[in-house]
Amino acid sequence: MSGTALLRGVKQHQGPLTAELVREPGAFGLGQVPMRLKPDAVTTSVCGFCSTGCSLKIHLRNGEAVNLSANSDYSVNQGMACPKGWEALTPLAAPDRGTVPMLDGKPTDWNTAANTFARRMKRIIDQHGPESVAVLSTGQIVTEEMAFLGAFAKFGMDVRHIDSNTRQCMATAATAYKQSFGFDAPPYTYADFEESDVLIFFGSNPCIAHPIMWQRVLMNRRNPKIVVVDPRRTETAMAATHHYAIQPKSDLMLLYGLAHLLVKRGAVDRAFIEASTTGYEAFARFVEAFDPLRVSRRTGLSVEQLHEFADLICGDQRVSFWWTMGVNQGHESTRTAQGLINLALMTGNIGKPGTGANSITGQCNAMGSRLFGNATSLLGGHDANNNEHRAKVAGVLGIDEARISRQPSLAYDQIIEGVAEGRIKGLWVLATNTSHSWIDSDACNRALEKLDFLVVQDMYPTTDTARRAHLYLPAAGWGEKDGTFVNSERRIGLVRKVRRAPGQALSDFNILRLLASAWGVGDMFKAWTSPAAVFQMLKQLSKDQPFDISGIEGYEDLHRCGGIQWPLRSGEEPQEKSECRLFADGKFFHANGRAKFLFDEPRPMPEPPDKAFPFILLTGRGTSAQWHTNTRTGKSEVLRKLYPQQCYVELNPEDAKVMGIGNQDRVSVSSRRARVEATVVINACVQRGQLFMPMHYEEVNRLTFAAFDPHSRQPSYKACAVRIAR
Ligand SMILES: Nc1nc2c(c(=O)[nH]1)N[C@H]1C(S)=C(S)[C@@H](COP(=O)(O)OP(=O)(O)OC[C@H]3O[C@@H](n4cnc5c(=O)[nH]c(N)nc54)[C@H](O)[C@@H]3O)O[C@H]1N2
Ligand SMILES: Nc1nc2c(c(=O)[nH]1)N[C@H]1C(S)=C(S)[C@@H](COP(=O)(O)OP(=O)(O)OC[C@H]3O[C@@H](n4cnc5c(=O)[nH]c(N)nc54)[C@H](O)[C@@H]3O)O[C@H]1N2
Ligand code: SF4
Ligand SMILES: [Mo]
Repeated sequence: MSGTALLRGVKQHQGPLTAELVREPGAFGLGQVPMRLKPDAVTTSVCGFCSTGCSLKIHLRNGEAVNLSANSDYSVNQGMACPKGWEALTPLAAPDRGTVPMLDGKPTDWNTAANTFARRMKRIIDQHGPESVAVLSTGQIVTEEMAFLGAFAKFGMDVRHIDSNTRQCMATAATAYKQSFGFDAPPYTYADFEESDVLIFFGSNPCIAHPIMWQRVLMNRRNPKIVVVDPRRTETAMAATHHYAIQPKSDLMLLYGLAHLLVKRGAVDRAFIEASTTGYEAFARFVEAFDPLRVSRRTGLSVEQLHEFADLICGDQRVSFWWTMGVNQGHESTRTAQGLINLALMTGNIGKPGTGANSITGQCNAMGSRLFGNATSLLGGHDANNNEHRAKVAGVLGIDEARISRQPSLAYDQIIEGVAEGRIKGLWVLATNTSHSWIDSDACNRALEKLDFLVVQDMYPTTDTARRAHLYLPAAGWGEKDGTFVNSERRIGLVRKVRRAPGQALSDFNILRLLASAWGVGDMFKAWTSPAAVFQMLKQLSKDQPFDISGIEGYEDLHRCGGIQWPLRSGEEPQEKSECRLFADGKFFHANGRAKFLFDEPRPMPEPPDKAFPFILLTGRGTSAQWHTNTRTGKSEVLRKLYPQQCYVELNPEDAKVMGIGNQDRVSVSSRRARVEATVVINACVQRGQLFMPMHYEEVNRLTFAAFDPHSRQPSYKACAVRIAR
């Protein structure tokens, strides 16, 4: 499969050169840019695909973006961008962009659309109560829109259940941090990639999924050891110094086995444990049972490999632990993430350069949705059952506190279950493609068919989910609106409107204004006039929270400083290109200031392979040119050349030989849920008895088995039982 495909420097311009553009005054003719910029024709904006948060220079003519290049003056990407970033403008001009609202498949006007939305959703709520309507949102819109959506849905519409695709992605990391540290707080800064002596990646393939973070790893001058724990020999595993090809979903066992060896060797930081943690003694007793022989049997690693791995963590060097979806998407994922956190805590590898228990996020604004989605927590990481928090949120928003329900929202899987059982009759899906990306998608789509009213708000009416909608609302995309994203290292970056949305498409922000007015709660949101105005509210909501950003004046600061990491408290000076790491003082966010060791007995895989379905199906990202359900990346001719157009399945050469399957053969892959067709790619990077299929093809989730972590309710996308046949 394609490698990192990294490009540095300035792309060949198809449009006029920047120098010509700079002479053109009044380039910001859109009148929407919320701050005064120099009257030249280049602006910057943070990329709208992955959570790395690269800055792109946008080249404008008459106020419209004509081209872009990677920003060399931004700490995150330092002049680099991956293929998706370079092609970020292309999907905006796709011929299938939504240009008008559609009601039952026919074009309509915005007035009718907004009134229909209000009338039909209200009718459902009147007849069946506030629990009969739900919202599925996203980690891919600007924070200001997320906050607006969460506030309008819960306080304006009185909807009880709102969740987002962040559940598919970051729920585990968020839950693990909250339980261990007392707040959902990834501690690192990207400089840690460069300052680490040993980088350990669990279930993470940054060469494909975070190519520019990987470039930061390559900039490490300390001759680091790079360890990859992944059942597959991925692009990242090939580039690493050590690859441990464990059996799928045996990570928790491995992590306890490593802790066992560290305890045995006395390779623990006693002073740190005593000053900054609780629960260590119980944990040390618990891991006594995870001796190398037992761990070797479950993980498939040899006892020698286990000792070698433990050696890498011991000693004075700086060790950093990184994880992504190979950990977050599992049936015991929260405890697995905490297994990594425990290793960092017991060795004192936290709060110092080149260390940390570091969850790498996925979507451009997953971090924003974790803080401001108004889903799992009350707007701004607050607690709906804490009276002080309720009063604060009500005060900042100027709403009646009684509007804040104390009832926790259902999680994504429970919402789909509610739809399947007919309890939820109205669903509003915004900037996510549920029909393709949800686990066991055939069952999900059967459920969606039962809805009385499905509203889909997306850039394209052609997505798998939008095609099922009763009401489709055409949304502006990245590049067509202003606001902020929060990247993986907690850096708040600015996103700019550099293109006009096509036809009558509106920004999610303006759609929300319309809908609020049609609902009759326009007054409640009269202060929500622009993303910049909302940013001021977000600052107030953040005050005295761990992510306090009240020291940021406004968008101007974000522009000038090259993004700003949280926290930046009132009175603190924002600094250009600064880097900030949490927990340098050994103080965590629990009331006693300590981090917790948390652990549980490992459990078997929910759907293990058997005689009828002898293979384990792994899923994940295929190439750096494909983004999720491919609604955006599929629109670029350049990107389309970088990946196979048809669904494919990777198969080990030995298995292929035994089964008489040849490279490029068409095969069927079946699970207990469905049977799909795919092209075989014979590849020794997958182990015997395992298959890999990239999630970008809609076939893949028809196969997956709906199992969830009990703490985070994140789906276990990466392990189900299948068979393959010619
Ligand atoms: N090009 C591209 N980049 C992306 C995205 C995209 O769609 N395309 N999506 C973005 C998003 S939202 C996310 S969340 C990230 C995801 O980024 P990653 O998590 O890095 O990507 P994945 O390929 O989903 O999963 C990583 C690895 O987990 C491994 N794995 C599977 N099961 C196990 C297991 O039991 N244990 C271990 N240790 N490993 C396992 C898989 O083999 C895979 O190589 O990428 C982001 N970046
Ligand atoms: N089998 C398997 N399944 C997986 C995964 C896996 O590893 N394996 N990974 C999971 C993960 S980590 C994730 S994050 C999910 C991602 O799953 P999805 O969120 O469903 O994937 P996307 O294709 O990113 O969908 C985003 C949608 O929003 C639209 N959109 C983009 N920008 C805007 C905007 O500004 N406004 C509006 N209104 N719409 C917009 C796009 O056109 C697209 O339809 O998939 C999950 N599914
Ligand atoms: S690495 Fe992520 S943020 Fe950077 S250009 Fe690529 S998709 Fe955009
Ligand atoms: Mo994700």
